[in-house]
Amino acid sequence: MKNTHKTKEKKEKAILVAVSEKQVNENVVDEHLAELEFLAKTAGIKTVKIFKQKLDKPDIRSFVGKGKLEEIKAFIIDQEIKAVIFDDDLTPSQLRNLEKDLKVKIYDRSLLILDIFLLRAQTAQAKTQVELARNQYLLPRLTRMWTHLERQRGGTGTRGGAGEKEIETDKRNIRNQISVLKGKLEKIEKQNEVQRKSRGSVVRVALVGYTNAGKSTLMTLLSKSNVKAENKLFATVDATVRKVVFNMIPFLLSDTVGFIRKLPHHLIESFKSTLAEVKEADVLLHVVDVAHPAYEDHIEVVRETLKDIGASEKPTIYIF
Ligand SMILES: Nc1nc2c(ncn2[C@@H]2O[C@H](COP(=O)(O)OP(=O)(O)O)[C@@H](O)[C@H]2O)c(=O)[nH]1
Ligand SMILES: [Mg+2]
Repeated sequence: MKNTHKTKEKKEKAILVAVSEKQVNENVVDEHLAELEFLAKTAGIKTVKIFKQKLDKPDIRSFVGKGKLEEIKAFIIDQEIKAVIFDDDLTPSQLRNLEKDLKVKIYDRSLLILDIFLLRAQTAQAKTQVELARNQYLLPRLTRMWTHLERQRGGTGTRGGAGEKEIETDKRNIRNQISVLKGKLEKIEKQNEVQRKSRGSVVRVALVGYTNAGKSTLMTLLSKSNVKAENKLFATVDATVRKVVFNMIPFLLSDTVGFIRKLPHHLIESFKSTLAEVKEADVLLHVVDVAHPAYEDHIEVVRETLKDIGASEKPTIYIF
């Protein structure tokens, strides 16, 4: 099958799977799944069914229990499903087992978010950051099927499953790429640092918030320039800085990537330099979409992520 052009009507059909503890409220489970479905949609994937299971903790071998796995398998075969998306992160061995059992592409939440970032990244810096995070994610998870799928995706040949030797070669290649990407990022970061220093003593304000909260819309309004705002998760992955004069007071305003619950650790790590705009700001504007049923959770996620990047002590104005 040749699939060089990703057309809109050829959306990949997928099912979503969530496992939760018995005491977790059903509304919360559904809200998390709605977000996962939105993420999938943003990645160009169509959700056709959702499987939920209550477990004290996820199955060590296959995340869901044996019975549920059979149910999922039957549905995949019947409906020609191409991918299964799990709302949590899978261990490398769960991922391997699920690939073996279900024989379709397995996504966990991190991989889905990484794929979206990959689609969205515009600048060399963001592209390098996402590639780095993605390689770090892939390294411990390379399997025969994975390398095979990745090759198909990259369009560099479609031979049968890769052997152990090839997996070793792939691992070596990924390690090399990781160090090359790290070097590249360091260089970009040095240039950006010079740029940031040259801005002198102007007050710096940074927009922060959950993804899709309205940050870019506010940026456009305040700076009277056009910053891409979309009803999509992670429409903005790069950082934008604009000079704004408000009531005769000039300041620099920056808009950057939004946060989401369970943002992959590698991604936060590699986006630290993009998030430097937030870290070095004098004031934060925390934008909250109060029309969202889970806005209180969203505030908490943003606060936690700010703490993670060392920016939680800044004067913050909440904008509802
Ligand atoms: N109803 C309403 N929609 C808004 C408002 N602000 C932004 N939006 C919409 O919400 C979506 C996400 O906005 P965006 O600025 O891209 O969010 P960001 O991800 O935080 O940058 C877009 O479709 C906007 O048009 C608002 O105040 N009211
Ligand atoms: Mg935005």
